[in-house]
Amino acid sequence: MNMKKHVKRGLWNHLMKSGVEMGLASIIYEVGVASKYVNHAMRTGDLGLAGTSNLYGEDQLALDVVADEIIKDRLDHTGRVSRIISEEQSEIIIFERQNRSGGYSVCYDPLDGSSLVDVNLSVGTIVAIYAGDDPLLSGCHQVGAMYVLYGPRTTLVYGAGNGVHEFTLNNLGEYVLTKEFIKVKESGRIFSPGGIRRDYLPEHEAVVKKLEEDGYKLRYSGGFVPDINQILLKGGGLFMYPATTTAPQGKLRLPFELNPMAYLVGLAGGAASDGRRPILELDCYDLDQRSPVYIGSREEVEMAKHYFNK
Ligand code: AHM
Ligand code: MG
Repeated sequence: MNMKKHVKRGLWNHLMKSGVEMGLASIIYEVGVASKYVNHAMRTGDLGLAGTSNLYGEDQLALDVVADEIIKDRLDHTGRVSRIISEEQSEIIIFERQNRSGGYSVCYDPLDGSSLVDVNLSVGTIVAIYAGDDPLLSGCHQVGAMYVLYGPRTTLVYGAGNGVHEFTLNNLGEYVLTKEFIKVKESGRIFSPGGIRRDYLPEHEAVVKKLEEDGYKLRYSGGFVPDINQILLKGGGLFMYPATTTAPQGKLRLPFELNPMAYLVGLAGGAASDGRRPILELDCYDLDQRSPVYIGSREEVEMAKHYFNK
């Protein structure tokens, strides 16, 4: 028997063989470690809301608050992170003990779609990484991004300049490589439309009509991470969360959600736009900044832009 066939490539091994800088690699790896604790908390915790008590009458934290604490501690532990912003925090957090040389800043959404946990749908952790002390930069300055998807399987997808790669958590608690150099095709066959149709703007209504007429299949789970993962792993399609009459900037947040996903999808050969400009070129000046988004295969993103630029 050829034993080599049984040696699966782990996350750290992959990061090193891909030549990812040591500090950046440690951040990606430590988020991977944190995700195992988040996964555990999610799969074993009592169901409950922040401010309520658990079975034993103790105060219970919401899962997204727990996930935030876990990831914050692991990022601090790397010794390579100087600033973080999290969807769960209202301001930039500074790690004082940081040796500043060669440091990174990290923006993350610890548990995106956390309300879906109560109905047992998939959720995820999303992370953007920048070199230096400023976490509020345009997405084009990212040096790496990743997400962890907590679904029937737990998978980790990262990109750090050279391709987008998927790892799956095994029963031994290791992330092993399952797909390397993921590619988004020029066009796909699925679409994921966020927002309420009653509130669509005419340009967006035209985009959705065109997709329906062209026979695209509707695939929307209500979780950004599983919806983007589906487009990446199926190799194409379009996810949209538009500007609406009630939310002119859309719903999804630029620093924690859109920038990292735009970076990964772009690295895999796809594109991301707000309908007019590339997501990665938008100025980022606020933690709570939102933007409409059209993200996925290039042809579909171009088609959406066509309706907005008419
Ligand atoms: P959250 O950050 O408050 O969890 O919201 C983000 C989620 C995304 O995962 C998803 O794409 C979107 O909100 C779904 O919104 P809607 O329920 O309006 O379809
Ligand atoms: Mg979120």
